[in-house]
Amino acid sequence: MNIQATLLEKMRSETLHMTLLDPNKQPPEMAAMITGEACDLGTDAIMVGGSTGVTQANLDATIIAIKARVDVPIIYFPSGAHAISPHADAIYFMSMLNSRNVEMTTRQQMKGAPVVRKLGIEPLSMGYIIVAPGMKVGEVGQADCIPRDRSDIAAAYALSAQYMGMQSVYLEAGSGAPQHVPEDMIRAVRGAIDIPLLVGGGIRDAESAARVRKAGANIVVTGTIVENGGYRERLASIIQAIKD
Ligand code: 1GP
Repeated sequence: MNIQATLLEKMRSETLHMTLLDPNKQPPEMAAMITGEACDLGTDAIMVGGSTGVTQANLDATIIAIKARVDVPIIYFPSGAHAISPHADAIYFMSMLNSRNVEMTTRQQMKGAPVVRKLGIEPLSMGYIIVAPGMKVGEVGQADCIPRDRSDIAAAYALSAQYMGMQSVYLEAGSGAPQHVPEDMIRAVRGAIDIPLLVGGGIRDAESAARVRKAGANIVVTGTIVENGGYRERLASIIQAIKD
């Protein structure tokens, strides 16, 4: 399966929803159950990753369990080259553009590239941009988080990603952020680039999902909401808001 082509084709007619699961936060069987439910509700792909605590063992076990349960693409969302799973359908091959640390912009990528080639995983290149408050990923990634009122900086980073040949841009407020990326910023970035735009962090209800979609996200990512029980209705309403 060519994941990039599949996603692009789908994005021509609709906004996509991706469910992010952290392999360090639940046992593999639970991950499989959650993703199964998410797929029944219409999520388009599963992203697997986390800022801390991802090991080769929990990553492999989680992806294998999910794969046995769902048919949608499973995309690894890495925090570094220390763990890369041969079981993933694709990997977001990303650079945290506003990190102060070269490990996050290019060095982990240098370490990971030969492994990705050897394993034959499809790389989906992405410019990863951390917006305030940035939460854990902003801290671990040593990001100069984009101030929430500086849409111009976000748009300039996004355009630089496009000019560097990247296939997508991810505007990230950080997992568990009290507020999602501001709509003005999403709009500014959408207007600045032609490549797909992912938006995530702090999207917990249908209203937020609808706002993010309307502002111009091509892919809306949610993670935290499936980490607690009783998420079914909420996830259903979020996906519905994205697909309506
Ligand atoms: C993290 O943006 C995602 O990369 C998900 O954020 O956990 O807040 O949904 P949440």
